Amino acid sequence: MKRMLSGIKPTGQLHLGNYIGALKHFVEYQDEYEMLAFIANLHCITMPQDPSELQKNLTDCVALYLACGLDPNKATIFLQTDVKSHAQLGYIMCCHTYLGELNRMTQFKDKMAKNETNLTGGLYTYPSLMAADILIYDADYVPVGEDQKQHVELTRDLAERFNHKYGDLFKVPEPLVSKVGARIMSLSDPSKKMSKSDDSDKGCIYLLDDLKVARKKVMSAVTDSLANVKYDVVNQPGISNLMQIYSSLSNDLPFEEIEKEFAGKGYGEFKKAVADKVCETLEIIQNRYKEIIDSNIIETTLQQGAKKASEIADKKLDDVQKALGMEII
Ligand code: ATP
Ligand code: LTN
Repeated sequence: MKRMLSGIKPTGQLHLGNYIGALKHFVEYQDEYEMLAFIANLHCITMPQDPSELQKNLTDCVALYLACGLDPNKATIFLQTDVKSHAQLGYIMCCHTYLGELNRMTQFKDKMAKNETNLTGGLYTYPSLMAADILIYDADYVPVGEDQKQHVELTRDLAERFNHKYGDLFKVPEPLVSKVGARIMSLSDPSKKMSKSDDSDKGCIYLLDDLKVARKKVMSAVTDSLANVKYDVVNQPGISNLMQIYSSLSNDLPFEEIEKEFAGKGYGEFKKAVADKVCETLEIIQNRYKEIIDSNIIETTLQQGAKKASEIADKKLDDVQKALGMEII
């Protein structure tokens, strides 16, 4: 069985972009692949976090993994910090990543361009740790949204570099970026990615948003004056974004079908249909979330996950250290 791995940072509440771009695929793939899904709680501290908020977000994030349909009997679900070898291999990766490579990473460059102050070494070397997360499990595939593709490509380069220098150590992983929904845009500004760190809440639908609030966000989504439901990212980015959401939540209904369904109908009617789909999805997730959050399933899931993941990761770290001559044997 091929192995798949991915993670999400528990920075703030998970949103519809995380669900459509990543989480939904983890669930779809768990039957076909050996799925490892973790919470990237090392990556999340690359930006300042409030400790009590972070702690709540961690629990919510695991609960949402489960509420979205990840099954702990099929997938290995764990916290990054529960598998200590991630950080250690991360350091080894860091020592093999060139400054030029880190300088080219758009996520870091974007933050630099915004003149954000107090950016840290952790943020800069984030991609090296991400490479370790992936390579330590010999993952075949990494399902991610568009914004993470570049990091997986760097991971491939690092795997090849190690294999070339130290012998066949790592599997070279492939990013899996879905055709539809890999970059859901903000509802209030369709030129920006829907993001947890969005300045305004209006553009981002959180998975735990009150259904009325979520509906309102869809109904107030920025569109255009062309009055035509058509997939045209350049001229109709807002409508195209809503079409992506509608398609992803309707078993990847093709855009042509959506265009036909809403031909001659107003944006109000289309937005209502999108809002219905979003609320339907959120309601199922939220009902499951309520059952999970008060049970002990989170604790048992994480214990079981950490044990299984550590067995694979610790062995790999040992192999790597031996290959690099770092151990006395
Ligand atoms: P932040 O705002 O802190 O950067 P984020 O909302 O981008 O966070 P991440 O934890 O960085 O969330 O991403 C988790 C997964 O969700 C990644 O695979 C990422 O590519 C995907 N993802 C994030 N935002 C979107 C989006 N708007 N559309 C599609 N996929 C997304
Ligand atoms: N950088 C990713 C989170 C992440 C990840 C990973 C994703 C950390 N390590 C390994 C896939 C594989 C993000 O979503 N921002």
